[in-house]
Amino acid sequence: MSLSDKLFGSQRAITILVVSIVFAIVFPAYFSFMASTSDAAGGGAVGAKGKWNVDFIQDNLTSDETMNLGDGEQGDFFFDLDSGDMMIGYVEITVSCNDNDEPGPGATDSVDVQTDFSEVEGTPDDESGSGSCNGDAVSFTIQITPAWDGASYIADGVSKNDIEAQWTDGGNGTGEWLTSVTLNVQNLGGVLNPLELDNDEDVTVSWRAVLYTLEITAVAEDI
Ligand SMILES: [Ca+2]
Ligand SMILES: [Ca+2]
Repeated sequence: MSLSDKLFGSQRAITILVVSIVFAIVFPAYFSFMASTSDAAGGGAVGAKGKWNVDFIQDNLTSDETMNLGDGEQGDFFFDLDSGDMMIGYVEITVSCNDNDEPGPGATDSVDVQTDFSEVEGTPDDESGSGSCNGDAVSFTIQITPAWDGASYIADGVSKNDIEAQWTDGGNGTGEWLTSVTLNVQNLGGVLNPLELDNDEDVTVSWRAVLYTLEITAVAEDI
């Protein structure tokens, strides 16, 4: 018996071999066709217009720092913002101080605040303001995702792609946020309060970055 007779000696062996070769060729082709078809179907569903429930899963990144400043002294307060995989909705900055050693008419300390967002991705417009030291002196809200306020809503007649394109920070807002505060001490020259002549104040800058991820679910239509 020859080698080929040993390998392919019977009709049954040949049949098995042929069937195996056919399956080896046909199955990968079949699965690759199915994979490309389901991709196309998935893409079609994402692009389809419909009714969607749009929710925002939210998180806050907060930080605060307090410095004691003298009259005319400037303090630089930094906030390094890394939002990870989340989008940045907006960033709130609050400068607070409370003149608790010599407040009152003509004697309440105040602050001048100036931001520098040149190290922030997208370089938001800088802000400035002034306020007196009897609580929250100055606050800013810097919008990063346009028009985003975190409220859920129902979208109708739009595609999932449209919604995803609308709610994005565009990669903006990460980086180093700088707020500079200059303290102006006010006192009455020690005439009315000679023992506690005011010459400083504690100034706190608080940061809150409101982050979100988008959650879009199809709304089942009533039949
Ligand atoms: Ca004062
Ligand atoms: Ca003071």
